[in-house]
Amino acid sequence: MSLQLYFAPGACSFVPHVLLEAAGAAFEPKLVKIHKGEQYSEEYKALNPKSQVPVLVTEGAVITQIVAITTFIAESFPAAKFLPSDPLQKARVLQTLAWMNNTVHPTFTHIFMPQKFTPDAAAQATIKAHNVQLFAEQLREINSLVAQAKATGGSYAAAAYGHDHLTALDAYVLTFNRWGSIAGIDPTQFTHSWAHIQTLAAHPAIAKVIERERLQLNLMG
Ligand SMILES: N[C@@H](CCC(=O)N[C@@H](CS)C(=O)NCC(=O)O)C(=O)O
Repeated sequence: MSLQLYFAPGACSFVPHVLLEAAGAAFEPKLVKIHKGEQYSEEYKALNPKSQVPVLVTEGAVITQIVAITTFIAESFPAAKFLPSDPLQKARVLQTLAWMNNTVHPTFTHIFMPQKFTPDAAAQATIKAHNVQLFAEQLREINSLVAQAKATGGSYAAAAYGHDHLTALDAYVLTFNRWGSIAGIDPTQFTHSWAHIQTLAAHPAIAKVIERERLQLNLMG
């Protein structure tokens, strides 16, 4: 199966990037310099008219959206158990993944790119400050999820739902806390998430992705 992942360092594309590497998939990482606006080039828009990463191309078919991409990876590499087979456990993992993707991520977009929501500079500052508070609350909620997972004796976030395997949730935990540090929210205060992130960063596949993307986990440190 041919696979190409279009990613930007430190962006949400880290999530499928981790799953592909952890599955041992043979894939071609394709760097998109979003800080230079490459996502708005005609060539990239032909691939994804929404001008976003990640994009996964398989055998010429283009897949966008993290929920769809990670489900495709999970089903293409079932031995990795990126999704539970039990229907209720699977629903729980997907419900949290959907929340991370449709709520937590857009909260950060309001902090990082407030200009997307209003051209008014003063309104942008208000939007940003308000969303920093919301994002901190969401990081607290994620910390509770990790605490719940660890309380079961598990090693991964989905252990909270009875599925103790690496999933997209873990890669999002790392990404969101790293983003929090960009927004001035000290990630070390979320002690369960922060300890979990150190363990994740030592996982060989995740370490490889961190190195390829040249990521610093805490930008406040
Ligand atoms: N819901 C989308 C979110 C994708 C997204 O927001 N990607 C960001 C990076 S984290 C992006 O490409 N931003 C470029 C831009 O908005 O110009 C998904 O799940 O793939």
